[in-house]
Amino acid sequence: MKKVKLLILGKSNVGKSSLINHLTQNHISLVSNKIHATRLSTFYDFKLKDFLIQFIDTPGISITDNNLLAKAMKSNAQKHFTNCDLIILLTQLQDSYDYESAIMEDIYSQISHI
Ligand SMILES: Nc1nc2c(ncn2[C@@H]2O[C@H](COP(=O)(O)OP(=O)(O)OP(=O)(O)O)[C@@H](O)[C@H]2O)c(=O)[nH]1
Ligand SMILES: [Mg+2]
Repeated sequence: MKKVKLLILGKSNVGKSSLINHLTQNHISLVSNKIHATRLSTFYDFKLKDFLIQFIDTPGISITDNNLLAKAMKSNAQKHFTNCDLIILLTQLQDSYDYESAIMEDIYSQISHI
């Protein structure tokens, strides 16, 4: 069975955990209207035909906060950037995509070091 590691990134509260619950048709990941419901990257295995999809739910990375918790959550998500098969960067329609651009630059810079 082929395993596919699917990393879900995006701002806190954008709906990462909700998306995983929807795609797996299961209430496996904690959803909350409060920010930072997910504080550690969490793995959820889902079988789809001949594939084992491993969803990696991540904490919403902050690109501005620099406190210990923010740094810990950031590094906890970043460690998967170069160890996955596919990345979904979840966002909502908005005027500016500064956050998403910063995350993509971060991903590119880590990939370029491999
Ligand atoms: N209106 C609307 N609300 C949504 C949608 N998806 C999720 N929500 C709500 O948005 C809130 C945050 O959802 P989560 O799935 O916990 O978001 P998250 O990205 O995992 O958040 P963190 O774990 O804090 O990073 C919850 O109250 C959800 O019910 C959507 O498509 N539309
Ligand atoms: Mg979450």
